[in-house]
Amino acid sequence: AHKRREVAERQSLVPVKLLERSLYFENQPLSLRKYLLRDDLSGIIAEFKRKSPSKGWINPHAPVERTTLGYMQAGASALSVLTDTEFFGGKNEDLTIARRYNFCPILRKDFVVDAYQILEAKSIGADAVLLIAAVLTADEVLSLGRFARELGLEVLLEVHDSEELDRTLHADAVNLVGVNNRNLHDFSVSLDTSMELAQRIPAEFVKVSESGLTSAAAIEQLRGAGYRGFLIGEAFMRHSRPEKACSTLV
Ligand code: IGP
Repeated sequence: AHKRREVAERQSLVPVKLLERSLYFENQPLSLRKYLLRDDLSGIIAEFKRKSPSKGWINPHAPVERTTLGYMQAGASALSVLTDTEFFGGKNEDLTIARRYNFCPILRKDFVVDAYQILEAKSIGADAVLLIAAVLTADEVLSLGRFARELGLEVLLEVHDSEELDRTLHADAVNLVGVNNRNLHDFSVSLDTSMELAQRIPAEFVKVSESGLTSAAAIEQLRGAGYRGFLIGEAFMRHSRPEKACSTLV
């Protein structure tokens, strides 16, 4: 509800016509899928996240340009940038800065509830958007996902359980499936979530494991279960130099 109000406000300030004038509309987005499937890369999607509802402030000071460029130099395959301000302390400008400093796929991390946000993602230079099954109906996932696909963006569908997966997974709206190891009710994390859902995700979707990943051993275990993407935020961001923490894990 908060997101819908925020989107309505922004849309009255920045109408769709202005978004479509962004230079990024002429760019062909990079394929997150392809980058994750390359076996010369780590599969790590390194996230820029200043704070979170579960942890409060994680790192209010790390600059987005040095951190994201450092992530890529450390060997991350792609970037995830939180643009939600209310809960994560991010902004659209963070993503645009990351875009200017990097040549890699960038996932725009936000609570997408409206097609406007998809246009906005494209206009700020994102290559992929996240759709969260827990907050969307099957029809919304389908229409938002198709719209993103029409703009050339890839879609990562986030699920927590098989009910969400079966309800929302749709081949022409989704490219990648992310299993979030964090329980949204008590914020606890368990890799078992990824391990249990792995076989239920059809092979045509690239599998991404999200949240609570802190070790190379965990990544190896997930790789064995078929995961090709590993979304990591806090384990990096809790260090004053997040990019250095990334280089020790790659
Ligand atoms: C990263 P972690 O535990 O490595 O910081 O998790 C990422 O998975 C997490 O930030 C996340 C998220 C989300 C944030 C997963 N899904 C949806 C905002 C919205």
